[in-house]
Amino acid sequence: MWLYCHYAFPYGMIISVKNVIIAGIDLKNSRESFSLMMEETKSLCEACGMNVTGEIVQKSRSMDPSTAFRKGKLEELRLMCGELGADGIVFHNALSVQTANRIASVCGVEVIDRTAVILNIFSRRARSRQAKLQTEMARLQYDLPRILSDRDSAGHERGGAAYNRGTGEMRSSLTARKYEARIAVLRKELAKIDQRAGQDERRRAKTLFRRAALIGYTNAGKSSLMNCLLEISGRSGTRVEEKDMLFATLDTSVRKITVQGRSFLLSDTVGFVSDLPHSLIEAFHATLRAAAEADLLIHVIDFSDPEWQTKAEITEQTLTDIGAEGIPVLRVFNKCDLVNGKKADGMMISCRTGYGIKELTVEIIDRLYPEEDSVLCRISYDRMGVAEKYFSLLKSTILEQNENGMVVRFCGPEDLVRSAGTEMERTEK
Ligand SMILES: Nc1nc2c(ncn2[C@@H]2O[C@H](COP(=O)(O)OP(=O)(O)OP(=O)(O)O)[C@@H](O)[C@H]2O)c(=O)[nH]1
Ligand SMILES: [Mg+2]
Repeated sequence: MWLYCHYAFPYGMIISVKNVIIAGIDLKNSRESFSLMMEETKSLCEACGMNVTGEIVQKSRSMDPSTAFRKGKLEELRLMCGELGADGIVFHNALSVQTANRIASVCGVEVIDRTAVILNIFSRRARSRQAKLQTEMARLQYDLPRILSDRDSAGHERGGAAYNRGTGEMRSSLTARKYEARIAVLRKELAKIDQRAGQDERRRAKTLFRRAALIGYTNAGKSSLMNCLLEISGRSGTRVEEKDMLFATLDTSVRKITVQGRSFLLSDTVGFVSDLPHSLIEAFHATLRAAAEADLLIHVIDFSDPEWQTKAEITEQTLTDIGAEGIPVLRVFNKCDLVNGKKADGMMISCRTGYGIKELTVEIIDRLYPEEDSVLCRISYDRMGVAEKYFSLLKSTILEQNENGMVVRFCGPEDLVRSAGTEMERTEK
């Protein structure tokens, strides 16, 4: 039976299996990296409260269209379920509902795939109303084709005539309609939240502050870096949650970071994982917009993870899916307190010890506010209110100062320098 059987509105998704075997098909015959990916599937199951009792892998160029595993391996899996007392199988590879049902009927236990596990973690972790609604939407969109395929196969078995519907088919049709209606409601609710966020966004855009977004694989240390930068800014009171668990952050938080008088906006958002379900990316587009609209992406990499390279590639590939391709990326290698002096091609930091954080802030400011142009401005003390924002955006050098005011050279991006020259009194010396 598939998980939607337990589905209860509004977002009560329950996975009823406890002791599971994880199964996977290594399609690329990449033994080492596949075993690390299976390790990740295991962590995802554990994050869902499941107990992983065993693991089984088949190396094959293709998945069997009927039962994913080939005959012999499937029999091995069936025996394993009995021996280990498993009540469920979690497939690393994505399964169609028909395939899952066939495996379930051979092995006599529930069969789910990794996507269902990820969706379940999201529904457990969602805290804000937006994250809850987005998760529910992703879940329904994932389940709907399964219900429809159930209905179609039920209809097919009974000849498919409308007047001759079986109870199974009717139930599936009814559930599908309920799901579709709920998806429509969710879409409207999310659009409203999105509209409100858009207004905040426009307000924020008016401030002229450049925006950076933290991106990276889940558990890489994005929220920890946000907290380090908040501490430097003297704003530790607005810390975000950091935790040693997968998908600790599901909402976007935006904070103003100020380093040596210069400020920018920084957003921390949901982390990535390999094969992030497409329905999740779609449902979370509003949350991920912070990244898509940033001027700079700070890609946080857990350098102590042996698989950091694969995970960094996955993260950078996911940027296309969320519409953030083309935005400059600054790679930051975190947790370097755990790597014994090893170096990589990028900035080395440790949020734990604070190593490299100052250098990183200088680099962020340089990238966000490149010194493309400059202007000299005479500022009288009564105009200091206007000047203040340019002090926090542009590099400034005070050249003269007397009782009437000061002459300052502002240096930075062309548009901001132009705007400073318009709002303040330009001078030639
Ligand atoms: N040793 C060490 N641990 C770190 C460092 N930075 C973060 N951590 C730990 O790594 C874990 C994950 O940190 P988070 O900041 O929550 O990671 P995240 O990228 O925000 O994760 P998600 O929100 O789940 O995507 C926490 O237990 C942190 O304490 C570091 O520099 N060194
Ligand atoms: Mg986080």
